[in-house]
Amino acid sequence: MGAWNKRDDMLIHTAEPFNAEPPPAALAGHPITPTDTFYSRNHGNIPRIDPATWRLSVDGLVERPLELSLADLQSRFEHHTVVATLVCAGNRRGELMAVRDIPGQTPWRSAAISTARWTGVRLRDVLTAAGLRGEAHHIAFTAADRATGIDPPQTFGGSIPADKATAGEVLLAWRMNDEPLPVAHGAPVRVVVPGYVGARSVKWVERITAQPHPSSSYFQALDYRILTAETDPDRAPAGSGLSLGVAALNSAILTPSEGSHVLAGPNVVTGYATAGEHRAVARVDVSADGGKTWRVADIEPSPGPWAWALWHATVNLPPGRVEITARAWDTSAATQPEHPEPLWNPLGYLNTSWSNVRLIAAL
Ligand SMILES: Nc1nc2c(c(=O)[nH]1)N[C@H]1C(S)=C(S)[C@@H](COP(=O)(O)O)O[C@H]1N2
Ligand SMILES: [Mo]
Repeated sequence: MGAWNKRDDMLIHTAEPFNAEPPPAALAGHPITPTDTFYSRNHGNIPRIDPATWRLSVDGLVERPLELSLADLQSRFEHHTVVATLVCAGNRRGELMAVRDIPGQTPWRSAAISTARWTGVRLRDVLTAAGLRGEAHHIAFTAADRATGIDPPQTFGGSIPADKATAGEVLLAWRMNDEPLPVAHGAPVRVVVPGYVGARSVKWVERITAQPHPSSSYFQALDYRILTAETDPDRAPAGSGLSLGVAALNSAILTPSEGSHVLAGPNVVTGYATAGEHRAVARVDVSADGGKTWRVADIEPSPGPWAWALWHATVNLPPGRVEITARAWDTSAATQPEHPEPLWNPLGYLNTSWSNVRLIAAL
């Protein structure tokens, strides 16, 4: 068992703050990711919070501001479980960094994504108890951890539109995969925003504020934004570029692993695919000839409407060096772009280009 109860073969990008992803093959075959395999993404050191003294304030544009203990949250509201995939907006950034360097950012491979069963209460029920006012268009979250990489350091935070916050799938969760939520994943309570980029699923949440505007947190106003390729992120004013919310259509190959030696002939390729909110993965194609010809993959039954789709396909590999490629389509018939080059952006978000894995196939 490695740091923070993760498996020993995690790729640890940084130990402090702890940023780690599993080998892609470890995600394969598990519609629900085992907790020791679930990626971990942190902007600051992981705080240890005493659940007995933890309080959640609900304030801003509400009729009745609340201050809730964990026992209040657990006793006053109905419990719900949602299977949801979390994906970091920086998933697959490494391929963008190969196009052009992105200094100071984590070079995530394709496994900054995982799926868990989250149990807690609906954010909607808590907001209803507080009496959300009509002018509250955004719900902001403030966390306990201090992000160290920014000047001046500040606590992690972010917001989601009120419409999303009051949709039933958004949870304040204290259990993950039917066990107590681990410290590294936000104990005692985290927000889970299914269908949005991972950054909005705020861990160690302490404050929920109803407000007219999106959060002014660094992580909403300056980070997690797609800037134009020409923008200098150190000089961009707050609010520049496109704010990230809904997660993207994406897919990646999980097995065979990059660089592995396989036998020529029929080989099973597996992977995951995700679609944006209100869309589903409709088809996944796999190619063994650089995209000249494709085979349609079998999409496995999804563990829930907010979860990824795992898929597999059998492709015939010629002997020698081969590259296998995957791309997904969604229910609006949109598909992934071929190359990462035109997607490059200064903070390195949403690389949704075709997934490629290089293999050596022996006779
Ligand atoms: N308080 C807090 N919440 C946070 C973060 C953080 O650094 N601090 N990281 C966010 C990001 S960028 C992602 S992708 C997810 C990762 O969740 P995980 O570490 O449970 O996998 O948590 C989000 N919530
Ligand atoms: Mo993230």
